[in-house]
This record gives sequence, structure tokens and C-alpha cells, in this order.
Amino acid sequence: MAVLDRLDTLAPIREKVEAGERLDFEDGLALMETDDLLELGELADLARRVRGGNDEVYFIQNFYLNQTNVCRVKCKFCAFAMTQKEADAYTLTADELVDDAVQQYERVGFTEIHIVNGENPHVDFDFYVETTRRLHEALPDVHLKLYTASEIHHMTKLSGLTHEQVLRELQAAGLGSLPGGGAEIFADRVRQLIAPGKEHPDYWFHTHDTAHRLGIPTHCTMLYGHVETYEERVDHLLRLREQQDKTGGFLAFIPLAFHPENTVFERRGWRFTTGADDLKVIAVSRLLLDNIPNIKAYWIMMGMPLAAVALHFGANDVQGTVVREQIFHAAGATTETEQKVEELVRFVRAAGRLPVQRDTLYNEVRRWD
Ligand code: V47
Repeated sequence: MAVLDRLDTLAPIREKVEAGERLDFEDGLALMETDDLLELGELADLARRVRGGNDEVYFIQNFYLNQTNVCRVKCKFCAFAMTQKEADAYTLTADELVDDAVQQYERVGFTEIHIVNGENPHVDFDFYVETTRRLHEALPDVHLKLYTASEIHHMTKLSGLTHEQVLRELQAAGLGSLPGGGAEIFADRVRQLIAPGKEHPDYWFHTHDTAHRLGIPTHCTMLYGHVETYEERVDHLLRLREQQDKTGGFLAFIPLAFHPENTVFERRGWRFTTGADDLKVIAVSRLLLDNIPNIKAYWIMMGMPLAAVALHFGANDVQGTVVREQIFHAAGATTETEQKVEELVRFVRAAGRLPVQRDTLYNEVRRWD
């Protein structure tokens, strides 16, 4: 009987996937609600292949920097942000940041710098333009993936400029793409609970929409595993899909599992997400986001063993070498902060897939056939 129930729930969705039909809200909910994790994973892998995916798994040689952890917003999920007065608060000058990046470049080499910061109210817009320009001058071949939509919105407040003007100035200084943070969960109910001081999600979409129209590709994320319902997860994914239909500028989707340590949620009893939930989110994302080509299993967040399984649940990218990560580690991540290229190659091969090193725009840099 249980077997019949299971088939009844997922069989119509399988038919749609095989026929290349778009899944709707109810399908998304049924997928989130299923307990048949293996069937879900197989279905997501099928969707990936039906849409042209093959055995290739991408990674990038990248380097993470956080120029400041000072933040005007006290998001309840965040363990990274500080006020200016706290002992561990820091703000690096453009000189300090560029020196650090150049030294690291000479040590390990990378094709991308990824920067996410707090929304520091004690700097001005020039701080960001100057940093971007200096990084670009020092490392002209390195792609600059800088500043979440929340930071871009913050820059409009600092400068009095529009989102388009801010993005144009950064683009002229060397900005290549935007990371996907700041999305959290778009539903107002959740945002009020986890990030009441954050801007309305309409600004997140406005920023990405504007970036895409200016030819700046972006990434998108969803922070899950806190107070959101399955309905709110599906709603979030469908809003991303709708945006992608309009502008097509999302390069990849990265689900971010909530890490509760050193946040108010830890004191209220929240624990880390389960591996089963992480795999479920990867699989449902792949199934619903039929127009976003790449789904990342972020090893920093889920660890290498689970990321290997996620490659069979719809993911086709494991992000990158990273080198230095602070946001998840402030909130209790126990994963490494750096992987060598050889290690990522070994890991992808061990998962039965073909490693391909990519640049930010998914051009192939090297492959290991
Ligand atoms: O918006 C913050 C998340 C984001 C926690 O584009 C947390 O490739 C879990 O933008 N537990 C910022 N998540 C980081 C970001 C990012 C990260 C990785 C890849 C990409 C990409 C972008 O980090 C925030 C929030 O959603 N975050 N605190 C936490 N305790």
C-alpha cells in the first residue's frame, strides 16, 4: 500500500520530466513532501540529463575575501556580522585587500575573486569603487564576483544613486558578476522573523534584473533550514525561475543550509540541517529550476562526502577551491576552508563523474577525461 502511495505521488511528475514539461507549485510541494529520497534523487538526475546534462562536473579555482564584517543589519541567522564597536570587527582598506589578494594569487593562483561583506555604514560608495578598480588593476585576468544584492542596495543608500548607476560604476571599475547572497527566503513572513532589518526582496530582484540587463551575470541562492515551510521554499524557487525567464542572467543556483552556531537560533535549540534535507533541496531545485543550467553542491556547507552524493541528486558543480571562508565557519561549519585542484579532481572522479575546471562564466579551463 505504501508503495502504491509513493508511486501515485511522483509518477505524474516523472511523466512531466520525461516529456520536458515545466513543473508547477503543486509538483514542487509534492517533491518537498515526499519521503522517498532515492526516487527523488533519481528523478532530479533524470531531469538534469533530459535537459542536456552529461557526466561533467564543474569547479573553479577561486579565492574568497571579506573586506569588512561590520554590518548595520542584525540578521538573526548571521554569525559573521559585527557592530563597529565589537572587538573582532574589522574593515580592510583597498590597499590591504589588494596586497592580500596579490600574495594569494602568487601562492595558489585563481581565476575568480568572490567578495561578500557586511553592510558597513561607516564607509562610502567610493570604498567599493576604489576596491574594485584596484583589484582589477592589480589582477586584470581575474574575474571579480563582488557584492550581494543587499550590498548593492546598501550602496544606493550610501551614494544616493540608483541601482543601475551603482552597478554601472562598479562595472566600469571592473566588476564581472554578483554573488547570490541576500536572497534568504523571499516570503515576507520568514523575512520578518529572520532578517527584519533587511531590505524588501523586491530590491533583490530589482538588483539582479538590472545587472542582467547591463550584461552582468549573477548567481542566486536560498537559505533554508530555519523557519521556512515547504511552501515558502517552493515559492522562492519559482520566483527565481520567473526572473530567469525574463532576463536569463543567473549562472547558477546555490542552496545554502542554515548553520545555527553563534546565532540566536542556536540558543533557541536549532540544529544543523540533516543530510536528507540537503539532498532534498538540491534535487527539488534541479527539478523546478528548469531554466538555470547549474546547481551547486557547496562542499563548504555540506562537506565533501555529502556533496559527492548530491552530484547524483541533480547537482553539477561543487563551487571551488575557496581558500578562505568566514561566513559559514563563524556559524559552526567544520569543513575545511580550502581544497586543492587535485583534491577536487579526485573527489569528482570518485563520485563517478568527469572533472572540468571552469571559469566564472562556465567556459572550460581544463578537463580530466
Ligand atoms: O545572504 C549567512 C548566507 C549569504 C549564514 O553566489 C548563512 O556563489 C547559512 O552570498 N548559515 C552570503 N548561511 C554568502 C553568499 C554566497 C555564499 C556562497 C556562494 C555564493 C555564490 C554566495 O550567506 C547570506 C546568507 O544567505 N548565510 N549566515 C548561516 N549562519
